[in-house]
Amino acid sequence: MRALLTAGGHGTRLRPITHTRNKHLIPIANKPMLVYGLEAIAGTDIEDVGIVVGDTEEEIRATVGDGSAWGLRVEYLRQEAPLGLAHVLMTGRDFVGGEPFLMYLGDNMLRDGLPEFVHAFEEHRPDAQILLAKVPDPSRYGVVVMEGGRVVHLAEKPVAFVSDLALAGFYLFTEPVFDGAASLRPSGRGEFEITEAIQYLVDHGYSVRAERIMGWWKDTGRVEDLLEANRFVLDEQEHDVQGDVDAASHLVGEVRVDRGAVVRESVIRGPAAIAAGCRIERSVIDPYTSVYLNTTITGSELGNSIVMDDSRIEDVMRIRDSLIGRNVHLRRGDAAPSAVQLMVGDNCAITLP
Ligand code: TTP
Repeated sequence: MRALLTAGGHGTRLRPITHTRNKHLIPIANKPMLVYGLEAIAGTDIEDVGIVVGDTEEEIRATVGDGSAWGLRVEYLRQEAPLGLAHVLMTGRDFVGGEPFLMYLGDNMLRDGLPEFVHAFEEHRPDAQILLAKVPDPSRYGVVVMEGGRVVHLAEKPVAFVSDLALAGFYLFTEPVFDGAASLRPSGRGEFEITEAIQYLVDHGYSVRAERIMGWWKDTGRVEDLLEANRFVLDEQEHDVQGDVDAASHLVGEVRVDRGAVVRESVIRGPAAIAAGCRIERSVIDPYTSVYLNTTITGSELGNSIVMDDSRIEDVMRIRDSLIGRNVHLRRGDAAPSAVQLMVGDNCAITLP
């Protein structure tokens, strides 16, 4: 069995970050999001992965390479434009070569259960298998209506309530799904919808099996989802200090300071992660914060935030619930506010206020 892993799309909900970088490379607990997908796939028997990419292909290639770092063989499949998930399917058709395959949305994170999901498919051999999770806000998702354990209807982001069972971004398909995808016209939002390709299977008498997610799953489309995913992964990490921390600093709880990071006269309250090349000086890093490569933070305080690489934060108090891009320079002006919540794209310089 092969896998298709998505890494294209528009990423409109994560602008401005996605103006300059592919969202799948945003670090979650200091590891690019797409790597979680590669690790999950590597945990199954699958060895061949086709990563579906758009015009940010080079960035993805630079991070993933040939996949051998995960014991995988990776090929890159260029999608001509982000025309929807059923179009992603068609892009991967030749790569999967008529065999059953896994489709894995690269912006979804699944804590565990992927090997079991694949095993269940191999045991039952349906024409398709989907993974469902009960959600409080179904209008954000593709949803599935079940009747007596059978999938009967799917709807994409329904305005009126039809079901609270969301379709998570992990699917197992066989050849007929391509007939479904090929039969579609663009939806009202201009995309070839995967829900419609699956509906085709249901309507044409193919077996579509549904499994329920038992553990944690996150679709990381929005900033609050990224911060939640960051919190979730940080919560599982252990205290591990390889970097250079002086005696005037205090590390409390599950803190990771990677080799090559420097901490001076600072307090870091875990769970938090500081990557290589960072310098944290006279600062307070509060829980659920991850600071990615080569970032310097001086005289500042931040919590529940993701800071990306090569940034500089100087004398800014109480940054909370924020996503701060790459190569950002934040510094405090004379009358800075006491607390700020920010979403800052790459390559910005901001003096507050
Ligand atoms: P979505 O999150 O549904 O769409 P998006 O990434 O374009 O983001 P937004 O809605 O904020 O504009 O995409 C789910 C996954 O599929 C994600 O990994 C991106 C990927 N994708 C493609 O590779 N090609 C596509 O044509 C689309 C629509 C998504």
